[in-house]
Amino acid sequence: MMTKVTRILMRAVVQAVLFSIAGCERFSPQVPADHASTSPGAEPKKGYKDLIVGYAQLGAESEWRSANTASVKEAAEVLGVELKFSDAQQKQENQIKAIRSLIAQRVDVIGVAPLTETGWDHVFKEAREAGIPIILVDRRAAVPPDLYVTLMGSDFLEEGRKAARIVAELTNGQANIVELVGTIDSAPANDRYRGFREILKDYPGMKIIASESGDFTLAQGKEVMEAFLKTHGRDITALYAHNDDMALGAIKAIEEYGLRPGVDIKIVSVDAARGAFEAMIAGKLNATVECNPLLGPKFLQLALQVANGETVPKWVPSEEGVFFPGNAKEILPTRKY
Ligand code: GYE
Repeated sequence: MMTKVTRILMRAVVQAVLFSIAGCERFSPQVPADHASTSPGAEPKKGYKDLIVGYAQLGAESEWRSANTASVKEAAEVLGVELKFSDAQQKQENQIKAIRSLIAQRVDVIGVAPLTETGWDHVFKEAREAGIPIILVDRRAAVPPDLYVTLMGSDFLEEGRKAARIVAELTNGQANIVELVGTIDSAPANDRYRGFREILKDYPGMKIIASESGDFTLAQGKEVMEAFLKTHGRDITALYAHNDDMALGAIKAIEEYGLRPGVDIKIVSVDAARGAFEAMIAGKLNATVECNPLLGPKFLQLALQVANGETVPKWVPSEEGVFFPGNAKEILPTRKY
């Protein structure tokens, strides 16, 4: 349970986020949190407290995912939205079941963080037939655009490009790179893979000598890195991990193998979660590309707009940077995930 003080602080944070976002939207400000507004002759508009929202989360595989779940739950609690949350434990069939259950419960809007890109047409059509809008949160799904109202999240392709530019700089364009890929068929894994290779085309001295999925988890990141080291050993000069958790697992594997992570093998990952900052402070990670999981307040704002029949942009991108060890110590206390 949240204490009163935490709730007051959370409300201030959520409202500050909504306020800052409102400035760059093409929409009129949302209905105030506490009451639905009515204008004479118009349909009464819903307020946050009238809203029932489903969130079909894909799992709890990473620090990013935990922060995303917490952000949605906290924003719902602060705004007074009734949230029906489920965790699919990285299994698409569980996520599809959860969406069907939300349709049966006739929620106003369904948020989905799709585990994979493919395999959603059928269940999204069921939602549309029931008149329930789908908001894609975090990951894209390869469905026709009329099957979802909006996608909010990061530009994964650009994240891959940023990571490649940093690896190039760290290695002067000469590297034997191993890559820890995210969940197979997921939008971030597909795009981070492609974006990275786009940049590599300009660097003939940079080679990807091994690339395999670690499913975005620390445990599998470690396991796959152990296998890479067994095959390629000291030939490896750089590691690109599609998320911080896999990089943290790989760091352990590298240390156990007797090499120095961040020194003998340069490491760049994605997310910029707290664990990555700690690794940078310890000199074991060379950079992390930011990917923001704190999507809860914006998701609920969009859900309210959609429930009230307002038009929303088809993509609501996040703004993100890159972090390096140089000032990681000063920045860590300001990080929210
Ligand atoms: O980078 C990773 C998580 O979909 C952007 O999923 C998200 C990714 C994130 O498991 O840590």
